[in-house]
Amino acid sequence: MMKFLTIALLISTLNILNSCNASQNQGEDSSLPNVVIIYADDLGYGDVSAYGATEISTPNIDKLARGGVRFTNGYSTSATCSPSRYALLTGVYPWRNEKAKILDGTAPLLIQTDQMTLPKMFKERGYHTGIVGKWHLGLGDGHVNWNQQITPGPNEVGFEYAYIMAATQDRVPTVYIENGRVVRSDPNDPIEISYKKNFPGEPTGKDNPELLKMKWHHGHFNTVVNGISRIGFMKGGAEARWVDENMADTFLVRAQNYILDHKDESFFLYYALQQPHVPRTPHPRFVGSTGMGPRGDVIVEADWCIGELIATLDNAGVLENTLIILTSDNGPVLNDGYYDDADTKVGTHTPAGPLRGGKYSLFEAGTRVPLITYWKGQINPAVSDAIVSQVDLFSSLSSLVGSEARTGDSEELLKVFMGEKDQGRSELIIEATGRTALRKGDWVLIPPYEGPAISKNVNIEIGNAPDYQLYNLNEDLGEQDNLAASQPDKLKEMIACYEAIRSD
Ligand code: NG6
Ligand code: CA
Repeated sequence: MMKFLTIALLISTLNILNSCNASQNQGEDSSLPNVVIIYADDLGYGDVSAYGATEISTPNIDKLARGGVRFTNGYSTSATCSPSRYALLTGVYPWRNEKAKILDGTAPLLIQTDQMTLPKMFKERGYHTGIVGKWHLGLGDGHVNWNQQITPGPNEVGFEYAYIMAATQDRVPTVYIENGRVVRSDPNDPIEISYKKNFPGEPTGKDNPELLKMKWHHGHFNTVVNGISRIGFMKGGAEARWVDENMADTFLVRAQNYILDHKDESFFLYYALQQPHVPRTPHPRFVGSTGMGPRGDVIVEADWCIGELIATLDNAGVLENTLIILTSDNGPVLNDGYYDDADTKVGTHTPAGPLRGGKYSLFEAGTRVPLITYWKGQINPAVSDAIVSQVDLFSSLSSLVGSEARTGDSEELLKVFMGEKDQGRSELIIEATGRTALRKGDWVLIPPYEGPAISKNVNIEIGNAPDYQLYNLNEDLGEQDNLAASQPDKLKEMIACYEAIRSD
C-alpha cells in the first residue's frame, strides 16, 4: 500500500513537472535529451586509463567509462581528422567525397550547405545546436577575406553557435572565429593568409629559429606565432592571435557558457578538443603532470576539461538529461612534426594499446579509438565488444530524438550505443590518407598499396604492402600474422565484400 502511494505521488509530481516544462518550452518535446559529443584529437586507444593505460591517469574519462558503455570496437571512419569529422557530421563515408582529405586553413567548406547534417537534424527537432573547438572542415568558397564575415562555415551547416579554430593548432590562421567573425580582429591590422608564399618581412620557423620555443621536426616551418612555427603563412591580426597555452581554457569556458545559456532547452553541443594534437601546449598548471612531456600533460589537461564540463552539466541540473559521447577523430602519433619529447619521454606508455599502427595507418590503431557513451540514470554500465563507427551516430542519434533522417552509410544502432544490445555492424570500411580497408566480423582485409610500409617522418606502420593482408583479430589483435596465403577462401570472401561496398 505504502509503495503504491509513493508511486502515485511520484507520477503526479512528474505530471506537474512535465506540464511546467511544456509551458516553458512552448510546446517543444521537453523529454528530448541533450546530446554532447566530446571529440578528442589524435587520442589513441591506449591513451586513457579506462582502456588500459597505466602510466597516465584520466579519472574523468574513466568515470564516464565506468558509468557508461565502454566500446572496445569503436571506430572513427578515418585515420586522419577532416575525413573523420566529415563522417561524424554527415553520416556519409568520407571516401565517397574525394575532397575529404586533411585540409589546409584556406580550404573551402567540405560539407555542402544543402547537405543533411547532424546539427541540422537536431535543429529540425527543436534543439539548439553549438560547436566549440576544432572545425577543420573548411570555410568559405576558397577565397576567404578573414577580416569580414567568413561564410559558409559551421553556422551554414547547422550550428547556431560556433566558436572554432579553422583548421588545426599547427595551421594558420591561428585565431578563434566566433559565428563567422575573427575574435579581436582589427581593421587596422588586417589578416592575410597564404599556403603558397610568405608575406615580405614575416618571420618563419625556417629563417628565424631564434624566435622558436618549440622546434619543428618536419613540416611546420612557416609563420611563427607565439614562438611556434606553423604550416602556412600569416600576416596581421596581432591582437587576434591565440596563445596556445590558453586554448584548453578558452574552449572550455565557451562550452560551459553554451551549456549555461541553453540549459532550459534541448541542446546539441559538439565539443571538439584540440588535445593531444601538435603543437602540444599544456597550460603551465599541467606542465610536468605526467613526466611524459607535453603529450602526456595535454592528455591530463583534456581529461580535466572533460571533468569540468561534466561538473557544469551537473551543476546546471541537466546531467541526467544528457547523453554524453566521448571519442577521438583518429589514432595516436608521437612525433607529428615538432621536437616535443613525445617519443623520447613516452617510456612504457603505449598510446595504441595492444593495436598495430597509429595515426595515418590502415592498421587498427589508426581508427579504433576510445568510444564511450554515458547517460546518468539511463545507460547501465557495460563493456561492449559490438563493432560501431562514428558514422553511425547520425542515424542512431536521429532515432534517439524521433527524427526520420538516415543515410545509407550510417547504421541505426541506438540500442547498441545505449548498451541494450550487443550486435553492432557486421562490417565497416576504414580510411587512411586516401586508402581503404575492410573490417568484417573478426577479420580485417587490407588491399595492396604502394608506398613505404613505415611512414618515415612519424615512424608509424601505415599498412602499405605489395600483397593483400588478412588478419583475424579474434586470435591476433596485434595484426602480426597475415593469413592471406593460408586462408584463400576467406580472402576471396573478404575481397568480394570489400569491392561490393567500394563500388557501391
Ligand atoms: C599533416 C601534418 C601533421 C598534422 C596532420 C593533420 C606535416 C608534415 N604534417 O600534414 O602535423 O597537422 O597533417 O592532423 O605537415 S589531423 O589530426 O588534423 O588530421
Ligand atoms: Ca586528428
